[in-house]
Amino acid sequence: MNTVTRMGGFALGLAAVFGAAYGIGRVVDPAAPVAESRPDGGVAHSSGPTAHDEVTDRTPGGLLVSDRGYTLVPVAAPAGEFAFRIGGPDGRPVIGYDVAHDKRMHLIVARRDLSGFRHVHPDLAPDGTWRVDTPLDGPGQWRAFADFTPTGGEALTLGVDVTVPGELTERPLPAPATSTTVDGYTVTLAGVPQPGRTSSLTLSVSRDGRPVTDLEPYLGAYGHLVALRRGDLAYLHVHPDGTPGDGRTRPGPEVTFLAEVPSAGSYRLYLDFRHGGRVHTAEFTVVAGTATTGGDPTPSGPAPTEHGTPGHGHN
Ligand SMILES: [Cu+2]
Repeated sequence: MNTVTRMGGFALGLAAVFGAAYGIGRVVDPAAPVAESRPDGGVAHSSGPTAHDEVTDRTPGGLLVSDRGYTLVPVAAPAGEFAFRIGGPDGRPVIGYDVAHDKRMHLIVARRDLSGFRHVHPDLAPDGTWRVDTPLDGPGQWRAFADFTPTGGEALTLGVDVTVPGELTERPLPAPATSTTVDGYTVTLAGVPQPGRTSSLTLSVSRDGRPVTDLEPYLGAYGHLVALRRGDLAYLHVHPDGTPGDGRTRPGPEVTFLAEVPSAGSYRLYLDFRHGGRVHTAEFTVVAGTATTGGDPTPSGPAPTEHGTPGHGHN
């Protein structure tokens, strides 16, 4: 599949959107200091740790376009490409990044309705610009998350809204379910995240009715899980429980994660796993704060839509 050709039409619109949102001058001038691009009009500055950081530590990732002096700035890109920079506390694009989960930069995108999830790894140019074949696969209101650790700094996830023009069709969030299929694989989920504490989520992969026991390492684990909160797309920290080669973690069929969710409510989980030389993404809707399913998933059949939804009458 030629994704560049297929997505080429969107990039033109993207350039227009960035131009409108960030100012044409900044978009066309690659030397412009990115710290000035903060949408809130503030001036990025480098300050030491303060009491404010305590509050920031409890804020879920991905909700801020600028945090602790670092700012996510999309930049104009050729057709079929998505490009951005991270502005640093000194106002210049960040060049140095630490490797985390095998990569220096993780770019995650999803539409505001939680459809269209993609997780890609851009390439860094010497001037601090990250480039990747655009993962924005069609029209919509997208949220782009940059998950990275600047060298000498803390891990950060910054998020920015990106609009891809075109006919928008909002998709309803799929009902909660404990089983889903992707690319011929069946993935089941055991466990329900509980607010305020670390919850264990176990995903199990099978194919043609047989457990998959030869998952391939991906990003330093046998799976990579991203969770986004419905309503604001808060990006949650999820850590694999065990790593390949640690003497206790097996390559499937089960992959266990430790998730921390900040509140009750609906979340969309995206499990990336690698098998047969390809990365597959299984998606689940979960309602945090409901009774755990433990190791006894609901039998297959229509998933409940109202069950356990906190705050009935609230969408
Ligand atoms: Cu990644």
